[in-house]
Amino acid sequence: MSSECLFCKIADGRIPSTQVYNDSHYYAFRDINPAAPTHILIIPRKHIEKITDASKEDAALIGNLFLTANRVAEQEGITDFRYVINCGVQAGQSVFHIHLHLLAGRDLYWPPG
Ligand code: DGP
Repeated sequence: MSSECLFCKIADGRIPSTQVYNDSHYYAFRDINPAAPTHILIIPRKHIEKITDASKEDAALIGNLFLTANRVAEQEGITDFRYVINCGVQAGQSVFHIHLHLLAGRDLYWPPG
């Protein structure tokens, strides 16, 4: 946990959010600025700044991040969706705590902008 990290604060309830899923390792909540009708962020509680900072010891944590997201999608009744992880400022990462975007509810185009 990082005491100054926005998403650590959201995960432990110091900053309010609209919770979608919660367990001892992961937290999922609705994006404050949705880019699609369904836009959920799934985060590990462990503070890792970006996906390339994950180490071998985080392999299960990262794998289970996707399985947790699958569970969230199922819970939301979503079968067609996109997962996005932005890594680094040029790729659009603005919060430096790993998060998986779950986007759904509209046509999603390729390539993304
Ligand atoms: P990224 O650009 O990949 O780092 O995505 C960060 C996302 O986090 C962005 O879509 C907006 C969302 N976000 C930023 N601050 C907050 C907040 O305080 N609450 C919620 N629910 N979402 C936030």
